[in-house]
Amino acid sequence: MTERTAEELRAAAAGFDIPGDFIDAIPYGTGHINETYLATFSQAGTMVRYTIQRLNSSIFKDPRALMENVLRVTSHSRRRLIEAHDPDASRKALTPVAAKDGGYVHFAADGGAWRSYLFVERTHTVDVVDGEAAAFEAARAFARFQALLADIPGGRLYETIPNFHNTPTRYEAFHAAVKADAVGRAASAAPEIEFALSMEKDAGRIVSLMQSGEMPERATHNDTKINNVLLDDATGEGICVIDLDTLMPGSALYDFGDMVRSATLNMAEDSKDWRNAICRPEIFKALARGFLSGGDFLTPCEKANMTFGGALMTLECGVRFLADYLDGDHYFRTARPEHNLDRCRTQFALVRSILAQHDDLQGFVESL
Ligand code: ADP
Ligand code: GN1
Ligand code: MG
Repeated sequence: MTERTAEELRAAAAGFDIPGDFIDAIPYGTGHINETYLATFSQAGTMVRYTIQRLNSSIFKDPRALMENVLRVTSHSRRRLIEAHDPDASRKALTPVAAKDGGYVHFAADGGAWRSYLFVERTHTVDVVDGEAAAFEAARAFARFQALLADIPGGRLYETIPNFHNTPTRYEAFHAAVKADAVGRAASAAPEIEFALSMEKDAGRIVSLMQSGEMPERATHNDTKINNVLLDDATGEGICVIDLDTLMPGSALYDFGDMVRSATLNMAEDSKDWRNAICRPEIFKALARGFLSGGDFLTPCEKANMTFGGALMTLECGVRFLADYLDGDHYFRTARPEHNLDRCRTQFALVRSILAQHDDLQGFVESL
C-alpha cells in the first residue's frame, strides 16, 4: 500500500467532525482498491475507533456522488433498524462521519478524497471461508441487505463505475489488452488467454436477460466479496455489510455470483497452488441457503441462473485480473509481478470446477 506519513494521516483524520484527541491511524484490512486505516481517538478518556479511507480516485471519479449513494442506503438501513427497536443499530448499519467542510468527503491538500465511518467493534472478516456457518451467515446478511435496498426512496442510484458487471464490456477491455500487449506479458499467459477466449460465448447472458426485461434490474451491492461483511465475534452472525462503493443498479446474480466466487474457493484468491483450486460444494450450498433465507425476492429466472451467475462472476473477475496483468498492473493492488496472473488462475480453475458441478449445484438451488 502507498505509504502515508503520520502527518498525512493526522491531517486526513482532522478533516472529519470527530470529537476528542487523535491518537493514531494504522493500515487495516486486505482490500485491493482503497487505502483503509484504523484511527483511534480519545474521547474524554475513552478510546473510540473509526475507519478513515482514501478512495482510489482513478477508479471512483465522483466521490461526492458515491457518498450520496452510501448516505441514502445507510440512512435507510438505520431507519429500518430503529423502527424495529434494534438496540445494536450502529453495529448493523455503517455510520458515515461528516467532513468538516460539509458533506461526507474530505479533500486533502494533495486532492485525495477521504471518508470515514464509525469502526464496528467486536467483529471480524474472513478472506477464506472456514466453514458452512460463515458462508450461510454472510449470504444471509447480503440478501437482507439487498431486500432492504428494494424500497430505498429517491430513484435510481448513481453508477459509481459504469458497466461494472457488464461482462461483454470487460471482454472488450481484455481483447484490447491482448492486442496491445503493453508490457510483453501475453506469451506468459497463453493458456489463460486461450481459456478466456473459449468462454466468451456465454459472457453476455445476464446483460441480455436484463436488457430484454426477463431479469429485473435492482439496487445491488456489486462487490459481495466475503470480506465485505462483518461477522460478530461472539455469535458469528453476519451483522453489517460494508464496502458500499459499488452500490449501483445491477442484478441480484451479481451479488450471489460474487459471493460464490469469493467464498467457495478452497484457497486464497492469489494462491500459487491454483492447480488444486476447486469450488467447495458444501460452501456453495450454504451460500444458496443463506441467500434464499435472507429475503424471498428472487424471480424464477434469477433462481434458475444462480449457479451460472457464480460461474460468470468468477469468469469476469478472472478476465479482469488477466487484463490488468497484461496492462501492467494499474487497477488492482499487487505485491509481486505475477500477482494478477495467479489471481486469474485461481478464478479460472474455479470457473471450471463450478461448471463441472453445475447440475448438482443448481439441482440443490431448485430444491430450496
Ligand atoms: P476496500 O474497498 O479496499 O476493500 P473496505 O471498505 O472493504 O475497503 O475495508 C477494508 C477492510 O477493513 C474490510 O475488509 C474490513 O475488514 C475492514 N473494515 C472496513 N470498514 C470497517 C468498519 N466500519 N468497521 C470494522 N471494520 C471495517
Ligand atoms: C476488488 O475492493 P475489494 O478488494 O473489495 C474489486 C472487485 C473484485 C475484487 C477481487 C471496485 O474488491 O470488483 O471482485 O477486488 N473492486 C472494485 O478480489 O473493482
Ligand atoms: Mg472490501
